[in-house]
Order: sequence, then structure tokens, then C-alpha cells
Amino acid sequence: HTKYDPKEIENKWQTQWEADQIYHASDDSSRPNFYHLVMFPYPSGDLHMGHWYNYSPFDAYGRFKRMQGYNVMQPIGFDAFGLPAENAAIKRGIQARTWTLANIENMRKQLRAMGAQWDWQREVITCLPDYYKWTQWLFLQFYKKGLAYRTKAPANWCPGCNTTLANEQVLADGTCERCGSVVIRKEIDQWLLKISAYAERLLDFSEVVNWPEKTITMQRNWIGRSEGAEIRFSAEIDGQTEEIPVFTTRPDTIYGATFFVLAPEHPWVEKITTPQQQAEVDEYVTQARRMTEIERMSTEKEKSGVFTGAYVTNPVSGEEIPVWIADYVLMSYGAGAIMGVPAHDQRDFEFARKFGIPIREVIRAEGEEATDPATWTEAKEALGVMVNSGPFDGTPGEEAKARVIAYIEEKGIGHSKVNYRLRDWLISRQRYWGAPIPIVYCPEHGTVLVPEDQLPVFLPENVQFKATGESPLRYEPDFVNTTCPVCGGPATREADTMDTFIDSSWYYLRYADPHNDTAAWSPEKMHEWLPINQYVGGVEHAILHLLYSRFFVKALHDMGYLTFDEPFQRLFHQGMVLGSDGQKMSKSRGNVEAPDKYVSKYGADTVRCYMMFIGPFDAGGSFKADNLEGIWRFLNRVWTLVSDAWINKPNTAVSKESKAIERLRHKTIKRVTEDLNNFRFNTALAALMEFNNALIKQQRETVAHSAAYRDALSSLLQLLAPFAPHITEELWQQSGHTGSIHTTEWPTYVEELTQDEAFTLVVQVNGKVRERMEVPADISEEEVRKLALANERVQSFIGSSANVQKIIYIPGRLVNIVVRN
Ligand code: ANZ
Repeated sequence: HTKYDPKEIENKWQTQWEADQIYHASDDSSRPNFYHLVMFPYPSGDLHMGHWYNYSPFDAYGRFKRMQGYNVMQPIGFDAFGLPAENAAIKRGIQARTWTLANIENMRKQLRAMGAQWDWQREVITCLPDYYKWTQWLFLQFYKKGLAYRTKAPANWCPGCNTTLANEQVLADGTCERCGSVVIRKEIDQWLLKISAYAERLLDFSEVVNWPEKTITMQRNWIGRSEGAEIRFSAEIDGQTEEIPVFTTRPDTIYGATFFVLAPEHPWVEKITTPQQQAEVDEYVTQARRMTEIERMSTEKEKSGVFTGAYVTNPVSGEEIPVWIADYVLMSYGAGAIMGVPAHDQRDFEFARKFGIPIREVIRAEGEEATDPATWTEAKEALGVMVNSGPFDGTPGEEAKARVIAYIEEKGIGHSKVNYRLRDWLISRQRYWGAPIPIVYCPEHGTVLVPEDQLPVFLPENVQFKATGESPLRYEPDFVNTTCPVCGGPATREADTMDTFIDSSWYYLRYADPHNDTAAWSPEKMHEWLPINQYVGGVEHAILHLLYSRFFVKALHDMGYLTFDEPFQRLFHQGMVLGSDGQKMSKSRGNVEAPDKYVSKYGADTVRCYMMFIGPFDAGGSFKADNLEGIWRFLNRVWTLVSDAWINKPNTAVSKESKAIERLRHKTIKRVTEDLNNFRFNTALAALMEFNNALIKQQRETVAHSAAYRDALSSLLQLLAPFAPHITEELWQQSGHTGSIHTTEWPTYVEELTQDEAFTLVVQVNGKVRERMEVPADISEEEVRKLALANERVQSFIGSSANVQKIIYIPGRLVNIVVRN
């Protein structure tokens, strides 16, 4: 036989598959469609170990589905807008577009070398006008529905990058995730999408088929639904009584409110601060603005605040309480103001302790004695019975909340309220390399939408970058200066571009209709392919990307552009591939491995299989280069076995080995099928290795092969095909099959044949056949005796067990029980 030479055969088959377009999913196949999606890569220039770890099992699953009879669509594309291209442009003076497209070209080659069944005809590149034209169109639709708006809002501002940052781009220590500068807050005009309008809908996961419970919980926490009440306190301002609301989850504690806090940015701060307190308040406000929300919310941070000199009235107890400002109260949550209940809220407790504000117990555990709050070391946050609460005394737990809410509603001083932590989605980026927001500002007509027939608003390719990284778009006269679509007069373009999370919120829709130049997609193609049957991607996207995509689909559903409500039916998060030291691969640790080197040494099939063999797909594991050898030897043994068996040995109709081989074949098909169904690629491969070893053993012991043996070899190749697509294709052809192995039907098994071999045991009593039973082939004599004696029919012939004199067993055939008459 010839030597296994992956270099030669892999290239050969990749070229052949591409020429035959066998991985293109047709829109009108008679087979059921299966949309199999993996998160698309950012075109950084190189396909790294993580991509291989992610895509190898993903592809194996897609191939398995295809062999099971599905019309599998497995597209790939590039999430091609974003900062790195722009930074490359600034640093190296190369155009962002040139840099990006060159990287894509290289990554395409690497993706091809993997031998995955990518449907290249559906490739989507988000930075090209035929894609971002529709990103802009989508923005217009959101705007028309009131779901996109512009407002002056405090933003995280990185002075280093000269751009706004989303909360998630700010690290826990308040620095920019990219450049490490301390992030400040700044008020600027921003575009936002109103995802908050979908908070309640996004909490509903009833339409997904199978998502990790953990991811659902993370999204729920991010949305952060709180049930409580809005209660209006009142204050005298310029002789007028005005009302100011707070949001509380604990209306039952209202009698314990001993102070009131406004967020430093609250518009009332100006209105109520007394002249004596003005200077101190101003200074505190300035200081608070410098901090990020994350810093302000930190529980470690010592509480700070300033008295405004003013008082408000508690509408339930009638008590007057002092108004403070403090940075632990955020303007962007609830009402931007709180009632301070130090006895039952830890933050308020710390604040009151620091500033000598009274602490009054108003909730007590059932049956507990009164204690002096001055002796407490922390707030008592648990629900309990209302005390020191006038007419409400004695009301317990949830009932207490409900009673206070009923009371304030009746008096018209508040109402029950649900609050969400989820904020609107800030999509403005003061950056160049993104989709321009299709808006024009006219001195006459204000904010005007770019008409749909004038899309796309082209992103200029030749721009002058500032060293600071500030967006060059606003200094590009040809871009900025335009005419008003309404009056034709001079107008300016919006220079902000869109957050790249927008691009990735709909790319999976475009894959279904990638070349449509009259619409973002057609309803027919959506009907054909969506929602996605299986989505695979990193857990780092558990919140934002997945939440934004769900929001897009729900909003587009409501606009009538989609008929489904959830994009991803099943979701799977792969684990992380680590360095050989068990640590995350990183340049600083020096444990980064580049896959290309191993692909050229062993071939893609070995690297793919190794990736799947590292461990359970969702657990991740360490990449140990030495262990590639084991897989390499396995594939070589498959190679030798199949080529030897087919070429060198004659064929006989039947042989003794047939039955055992047939059973092992069915058993293996069952194991591999079940493992693949459950994303257990490592154990599926282990089953194939065992199968291969058993066939090699047979091969050595026999001179001629039965049809069963040949079937076993065929099944081995077919079962291995999703893992190692090239070697199996080559051996398939060499052994005389026609057509690609990847278009064959997945082998099926007969349940009965997966059971261990059995024989019919004849049971005699005094030499007369009384019963027959199916027993495992390897049953022991002791088990045979037990089984025979326990059988009811047999017992009826024996009478009492005391009658048994002797038991004679002829292995594999019969047992004779001799009884006294
Ligand atoms: C009085 C009170 C008494 C509270 C008590 C809690 C315990 P979640 O669950 O996160 O929704 N709060 C309201 N708005 C705030 C803001 N803008 N900044 C900071 N804190 C704010 O928390 C709601 C609780 O957080 C509210 O209920 C309020 O404090 C505080 F024994 O009101 B509570």
C-alpha cells in the first residue's frame, strides 16, 4: 500500500469539493433544511488555535447532520468593521479597507485548509457596501419605529482613544479595555437603540429549544427585573409643593426612611440646594462626574455624600427628612433618587453610620425581641414583620409590601412599578471604520433620514487619520458636506458610525439571502432557513451579542419583516483551548501555539481530530503538541488497514468472524451516533479507535474477508468522515466507491444487533426439554444455574428445590436438572 500523505490528498480533495460545490446548500432542496451556524470571525489576519478548537467539532456536527439527510447550510463570513483595522491604518498608514481585505484573503485560505464544509457562496463581509447598505436600512427602520433616537447622554469617554465606550468596554478598575486610560464621563450627543422597550419580552425564553441554563440566567440578570413601587415624596420649592419620586423594592420599609438621596446629576439638585450648601454641593457634583458608574457602584468604596440643606416629606409617615446627594445613587436607574432606609439596606446603613443619621428598625423577624440598632454591625435586609410603622404594625413579609402599595395607590402618592437594569443600547461610535449612520442635519429641517434609495451612505476609503485616533470622518469635507434630502439646501452628515455589534446582530439573516440587492432579505428565504437550528460560539458572547440579536429579531418581527421571534433555537458554548501549561494562551505568557505549523506537519485531519479529542467540547482543555502524535498514528492505522484489506485480501462469502464483526459494527454506529447527537466528540473518536483496533486484529487473523468485514470497513470510514474528511474521502475512492463519502447516508444500526451476542439455552428437567431462554454468550455456569432454577415453568417441574440432585451444564447449549421423583 501507499503511504498516508495528508499534504497531497488534502489539497486534492479541497480543490475537488470546491469544483463540485458539494458544500453549497441549495435553497430548494427536497431534504429538510438545517441551518448550522458558528459565530463569524473578526478578520484579525490569522486563524488561531481557538478558531480551530471551535470550528473542528462544529464542522464535524454539520457533516454528521448532512449525512443524516439534512440540507445543511453552514456559512462563514467576516465581522469586518471595528477598531483594529483603524488602529492599523493609523499606525502603518495602510488603508483600513486594504488591511481588512488582505486579512480576509489570508483567513479564507486558512479556513479552506481546515477542510470544513463552508458554504462559500454565502460569504458575508460586514464592511462592504453591499452589506452595510442594509445595516443602514435597518437603522432607518428602527428610527421610524421610534426605536432609534439621539440624545445628550453621559457616556464613558476614553481620553486615550478619543471615543465613547460601551459599559462592557470599561474594565472593573474603570480603565479602557483597549488602551488602559482612566475612563471619564462626558455628556455628548449620542444615538441609542431602545432595547429597554423589549426588556420584558427579552426575559421570555419560551421559544428557544435548547439554551444553556447559565446563559439564560446571565441574560436575565443583565436585564435585571425588579418589582417594587414608585413613591412620591414632596418638598416646598419657592412656596410651591412639588413631588419627587423614588423607586424602591421595599415599600414595606417606608417608615424607616430617615434620609433622602438624589443622584449628583439629578435635575433637582440645582432646585433645592440651599445657598449655604451650594459650594460644597458643586464640588461634590464635579468630582462624581469624573467617576465611572462601575466605580460608583463598588461596594468596597467608602460611602461619600453632601447635605443639600433641604428637606422632603415622607408621604406615608408625614415625617420630614434631610436631602443628601451621594454618588452611590445613579441617575440612570429607577428614578435617580432613593429613600434612605439604613436599618434595612446595607448601603444606606453604611451611609447613615458615616454621617450620623438615625437608624430606625421597622422590620423585625417573627418572634424576635427588639434590639438597639446602634449595636448592629450591618443592616437587616430580610423580610419580616412591620414594626414602628403606625397602622401597619404587625403586617408580615410580602403582605407588608402589598399593603403599603395598596395604600399609596389609594392615596394617589405612588404606584407599583417594575424596573429594569437594562439600559438603552448606545450605538454611536466617534470612529471611522464602521457603517455611517444614515442621518443628515439640515438647518431648516433638523434631523433628516437619508432616503432609502440613496443608500448606502458610502464610507470614504481615503481618509486622513489623526494621531489621536479621533474619527477622520468629521474632517472629510466630501463626506460631511451634503444636501438636505427634503429641501436640497446645504446640510451636514452625521459623522458617527455604528457599533459593530449592530453588524453582528443580523449577519445570520443575510446568510440566507446574501446576494439580494433589492432588499436585506426576502421573506421566502427567511421562511426557508430561519430560525437557526444550531448556533455555536463562545460564552463571552452570552450576554451582549446574543441579547442584541434577540432584540433585533423581536423588533423586526414586530415591524413585520420576520415571522419568527427568536433567532437561535439551540445554543452551545464551546470551552476554551488552553496552552500546554493549562493557562489561557497569551503572548505575555509565551504559551501561544499557531495551528498552521501542525497542519503542515500532520495535515488538517489530524489537527481536527486532535482538537476534538482534547476533552468534552464544552469543557475545553490544554493543547499539547506531543499528543498530536497519537491521533496521527490512529489515522495512519486506518489508512493501512483499509488499503491493505481492500487491495491485498480476497473476498469470501461468509466466515466465522462475520457475526462478531457485525455486532461490533452496529454497536459502534450506535455509540458514535449518540455521542455526536450530544456533542461528545471525544468519546465518539474513542469508539472509532476501538473499532479500528478490533478490525486490525481481525485483519491479522484471517486470510479472507467476509462481506460483513467489508461493511465494517465502509462504516468505519463513514463514521470517521465528519472528523477526518480528507483521509476518509481518499480511502473511500481508493476502495472503489463512486461519489463523495460526504454525500452518503449516515450508517444506521439495528438495536438488537448492538446487544451482546446471545444463545438459546435449553433447559431440561430429567432429560426432557421444559424451557428455552435467550442468554448472553459469555454467561457463567453459576448464572445459568440461577436463571434456570428461578424460572417459573422450570420450577413447576421440579417442585421443591430440595428435590434437585444434580445440575449438568453443557456450555453454550443446555442445562439438565436432575430431580428426585
Ligand atoms: C428603599 C430600600 C429599603 C431599598 C431597603 C432596599 C432595601 P434593585 O433590586 O437593584 O432594583 N435604588 C433605587 N434606585 C437607585 C439608584 N438610582 N441608585 C442606587 N440605588 C437605587 O434595587 C432597588 C433598590 O436600590 C431600591 O430599593 C433602592 O433602595 C435602591 F430596606 O429603597 B431601596
